[in-house]
Amino acid sequence: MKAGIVGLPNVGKSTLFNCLSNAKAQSANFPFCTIEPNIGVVNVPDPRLEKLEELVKPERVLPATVEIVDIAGLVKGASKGEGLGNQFLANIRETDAILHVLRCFNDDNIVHVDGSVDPIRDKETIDMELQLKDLDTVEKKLDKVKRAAKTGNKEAQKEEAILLKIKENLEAGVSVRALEFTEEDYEEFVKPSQFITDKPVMYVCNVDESAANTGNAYVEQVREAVKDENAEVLVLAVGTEADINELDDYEERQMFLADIGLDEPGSAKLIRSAYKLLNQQTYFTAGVKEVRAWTVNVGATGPQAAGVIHTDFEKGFIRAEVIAYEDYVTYGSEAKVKEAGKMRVEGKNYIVKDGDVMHFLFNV
Ligand SMILES: Nc1nc2c(ncn2[C@@H]2O[C@H](COP(=O)(O)OP(=O)(O)OP(=O)(O)O)[C@@H](O)[C@H]2O)c(=O)[nH]1
Ligand SMILES: [Mg+2]
Repeated sequence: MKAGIVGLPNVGKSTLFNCLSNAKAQSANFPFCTIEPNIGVVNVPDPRLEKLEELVKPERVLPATVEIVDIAGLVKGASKGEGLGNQFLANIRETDAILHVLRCFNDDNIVHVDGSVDPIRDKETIDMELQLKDLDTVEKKLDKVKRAAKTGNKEAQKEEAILLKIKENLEAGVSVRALEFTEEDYEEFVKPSQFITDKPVMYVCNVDESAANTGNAYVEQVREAVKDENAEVLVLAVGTEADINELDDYEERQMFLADIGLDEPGSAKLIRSAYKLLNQQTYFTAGVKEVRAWTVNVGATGPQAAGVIHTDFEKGFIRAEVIAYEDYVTYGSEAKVKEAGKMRVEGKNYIVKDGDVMHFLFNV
């Protein structure tokens, strides 16, 4: 599962990527600096891991990770080959969620491809390119089902109706994610097409230092414009955070963060939000050798969770011993949790909860 950083050229995408990941992407003050996508595996900050570390005192601690991709900037006409063209839309298609970066800072020294700062116009430019790309997809599909629909094939007629609904909405500037379908229709006719505008989205407002904590008028415009989209809007002083990140000393970084009114980097919040946007959750294993956070889809079963560690664990799954994170912390150790009768034994149909501390029993 990966989240892609998307937006106009020169709005701070690679700078943001560098805040998140140790893999350094080139960032510079000219449009189309990024061509090939930069891929980074990013640790998901989770205070629960520190707590578990305190209690278990393991040899090592491993956080959950999420993959972030920094993609080339899109401009008007990209879907028709403008700018760096179509290939970048293909990079976006390969992601599972979109982090849409909007320039919300003034700085005459930093070139804006459209000549002025206007996050709403920018958002519409990007949305339109993505919608045009989806329009291509839906038109190709329609061509295919049309004939079968004409011959009276009921399934094809149903698909045709759904595709037409998508097409009309895209033409009116409405993204696929905003449309309503029955669950069966969605699974059968919509999801397989992997529409770009169906991917979950989060808006990242790149503001200047003074607005890191409070936001600014641009951010308010963005909030107003997306209020019906049910999407998170995150405020981040990307440039400033990149500078703070350069500091080696933890105390010093905290001091500078406090100066701009933050108690943790906005990028930490962004990673957690991206993780949620990807529909991921965490369970823990806690042993003296290793305390570790593992990533599973929301809704995963016990065996599926075990399968994240090893496929043999999934195949040979017998049962799982499960302790809720809160209970682990309340009682302080596995032994004490057991004593208190708070350890549960769960079978194959168990739906994993975020924060479960799990131990799997299996045979191979
Ligand atoms: N003033 C200011 N400058 C910023 C901020 N974020 C990024 N920049 C600058 O803007 C320029 C472009 O940043 P990049 O991160 O390379 O932009 P990009 O979106 O990756 O651009 P492309 O790869 O060309 O699409 C660089 O000179 C950054 O230092 C910010 O928050 N404030
Ligand atoms: Mg870039």
